[in-house]
Amino acid sequence: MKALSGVKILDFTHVQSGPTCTQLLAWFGADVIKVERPGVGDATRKQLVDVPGADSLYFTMLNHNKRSIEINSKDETGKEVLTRLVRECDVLVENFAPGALDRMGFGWEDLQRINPRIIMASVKGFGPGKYEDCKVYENVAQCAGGSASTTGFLDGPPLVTGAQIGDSGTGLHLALGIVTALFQREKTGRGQKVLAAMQDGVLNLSRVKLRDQQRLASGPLNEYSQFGEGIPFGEATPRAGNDSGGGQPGRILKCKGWETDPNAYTYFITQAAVWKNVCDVIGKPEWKEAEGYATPPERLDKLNEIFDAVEQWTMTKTKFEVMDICNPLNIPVGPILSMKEIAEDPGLRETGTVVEVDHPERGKYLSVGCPIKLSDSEVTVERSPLLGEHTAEILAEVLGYSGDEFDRVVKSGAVGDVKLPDAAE
Ligand code: CAO
Repeated sequence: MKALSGVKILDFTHVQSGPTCTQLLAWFGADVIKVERPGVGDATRKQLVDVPGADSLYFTMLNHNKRSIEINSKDETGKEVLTRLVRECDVLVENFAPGALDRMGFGWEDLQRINPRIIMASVKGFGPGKYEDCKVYENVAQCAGGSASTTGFLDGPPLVTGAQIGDSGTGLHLALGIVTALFQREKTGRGQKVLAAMQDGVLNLSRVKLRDQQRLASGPLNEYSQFGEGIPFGEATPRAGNDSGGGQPGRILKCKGWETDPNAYTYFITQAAVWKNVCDVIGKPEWKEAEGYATPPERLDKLNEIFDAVEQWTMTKTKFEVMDICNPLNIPVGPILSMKEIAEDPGLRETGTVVEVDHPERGKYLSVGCPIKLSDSEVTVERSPLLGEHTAEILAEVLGYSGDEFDRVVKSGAVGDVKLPDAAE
């Protein structure tokens, strides 16, 4: 018994944003049936290929614990199969370009006619308005959602971040919307539309920057490094380099080995509450009570000098030694971990946050497991399905096709090249 056992998801998603969402639902126990174009499938199966002939990591890492059925949604028999799936499923999740689902004949009105309890959940680039028809990818969303303009250094161009806040971030938002709609349906018996626009998702994650935009009306943002450096503020929230967003001065500083290791760095926060500990650790006990250093406002114009001194100390330690020394003193620090270090971290393997998965085409690979842990709904990460691997099984077991009817659908060509398992033969 898992949290979402019994919930059936018609997974009409592709690329990253939608698949992130349905993968989470699958991990929580939903039966996720991924619909893919016959012979082609999700485009990511063949993108960034590292093992020739095998599904890519792009695909396998976003489609765990799902079943795959091939259906040509533009073919009459394909539409018939899809209609039966809509009747059987609790939720249809999609992230097609705007209008694509309507063109297939499965818009919101059509879906409600087929199954009034169905929840239709969509990722789109933008919400209703002048950009609603645009196709949108990750970096476009990061730019349109306010993240890029507030990321990077003051004297450099806007930057996108490596975290996929537009795609995976919006997938997360959508998953919450779906579970919430399922909860409401328990009381109303009705389905509803759930929309997560990528611009909105990115903006939600950039909320503190809109906070700062409004604070600008009351004067400069004194926790930004540029304030202490005497650089005037413009009209919009500026880029703040590695300053921390919460008002406590913080920087990324070099650690031992930085000359050769691009990730020998630590994040270091000179939190006001532990200022005296910071002074002791870096060998500047005189700063504890000194005029101009003792209180946070006094320190604002000396942050470069202070962080230079902290860095002189961090450069004598590895990033892990910095962590070991500072943690007991409640000084917030964080080693800059490389993906290699994360991949090899035994602690992350133990918690199931990084998992090794076996795949028939590509062998063993690493994936990120479920980042949300439920004590009563354990997650077992299973490999992603091969294209159409479950077509026969879903036709027979979920949709009840059998005998001549089953043969008719299989021979129509609308469900790809079906391999018959014993049960369906
Ligand atoms: N059988 C037959 N046709 C199918 C099909 C199936 N099983 N599955 C999809 N198709 C068709 C669609 O109906 C559509 O046809 P029409 O344009 O004729 O209506 C066509 O495939 C292409 O779909 P698309 O426009 O969604 O795909 P694209 O590659 O052109 O665009 C993307 C990709 C991501 C830009 C677009 O889907 C989009 O903007 N999605 C919403 C925002 C989003 O999720 N962006 C994140 C992408 S990364 O996660």
